[in-house]
Amino acid sequence: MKKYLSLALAAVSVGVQAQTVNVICSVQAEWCNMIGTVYARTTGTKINVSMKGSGEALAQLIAEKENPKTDIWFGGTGDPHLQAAEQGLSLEYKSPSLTQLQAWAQQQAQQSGYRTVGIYSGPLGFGYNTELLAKKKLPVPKTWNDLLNPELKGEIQVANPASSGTAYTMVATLVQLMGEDKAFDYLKKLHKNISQYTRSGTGPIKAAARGETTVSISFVHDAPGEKIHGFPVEAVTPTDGTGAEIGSMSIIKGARNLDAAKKFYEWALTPAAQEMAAAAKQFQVPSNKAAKVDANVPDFKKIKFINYDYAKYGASAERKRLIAKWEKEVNSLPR
Ligand code: S7P
Repeated sequence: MKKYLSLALAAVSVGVQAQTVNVICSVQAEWCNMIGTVYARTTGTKINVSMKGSGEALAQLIAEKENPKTDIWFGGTGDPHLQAAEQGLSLEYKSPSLTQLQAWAQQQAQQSGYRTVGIYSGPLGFGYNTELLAKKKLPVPKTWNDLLNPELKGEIQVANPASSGTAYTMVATLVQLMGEDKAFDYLKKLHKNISQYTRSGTGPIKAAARGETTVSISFVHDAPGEKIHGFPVEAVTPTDGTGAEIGSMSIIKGARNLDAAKKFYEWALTPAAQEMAAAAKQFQVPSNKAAKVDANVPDFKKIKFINYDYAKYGASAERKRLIAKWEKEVNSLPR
């Protein structure tokens, strides 16, 4: 009798066995952790979350192409998601919720042949430590040229475009804003003021918040969270124009847990899931039109945006070419 009972129990537990989903999460840790906890508790799914910046996530997906260990890639700048789509790393999937999304999020999906989708957006700008700037009697940088001020020598941090989607967004933005030759002249001059090219795109704003650098080139939605944690940091967008990321999400081709990946994908597009960003002190604009927009989210209407060509600058060949040029012509220069 005992034997049959335990066999029945085993059968039941097999019947209700939790699904597993393996997620690469490219937003900040607080948001990734919240997603992991809430999703597991509300759906009973076992969720393995691995945190990686967008550039690093793309490198991992390329490395595991033949034997993918990831089911879904959540967040990170849109350009590497487009490159993943182009390289056949992500799966075509047309969500029934697409029409609930902002036009820019739907456009990201269309452009990739429905291999990725926009989940948030945010502008590129400058972060600065208010105390350090005041102590050095320096003005708040308002334009790209303001960053060339010789008094900012060794005072600026930005990530390395070879490893960071944020920094690649900066290079692509400058090329579109100034034209390629002028943009590279600018980057060479800026190089003199850079203390460090960090691996990850969020490193520089954290460094500015903690007084390890005076100025950072960062996504401005990453500043309010640092401020809420008590750090003396502010952010501005350049008045001469800037670019924005379309933070994206992609299901991985060959995902071992495809059904679970699709369920997670649908959940991540809901207003409730997207509102979790602000709860985790992350202030990008959510892509679901019905999601509440927190007061800390930068007001897009007040920002001068370039008409960022996501298709062109999201293409692998263009990214490879611009990064190689930056390495050769900029990063190799003495400071
Ligand atoms: O969550 C903050 C954020 O700035 O980080 C994401 C991205 O992983 C940055 O990657 P890189 O390290 O490759 O620059 C952005 O999408 C997001 O807004």
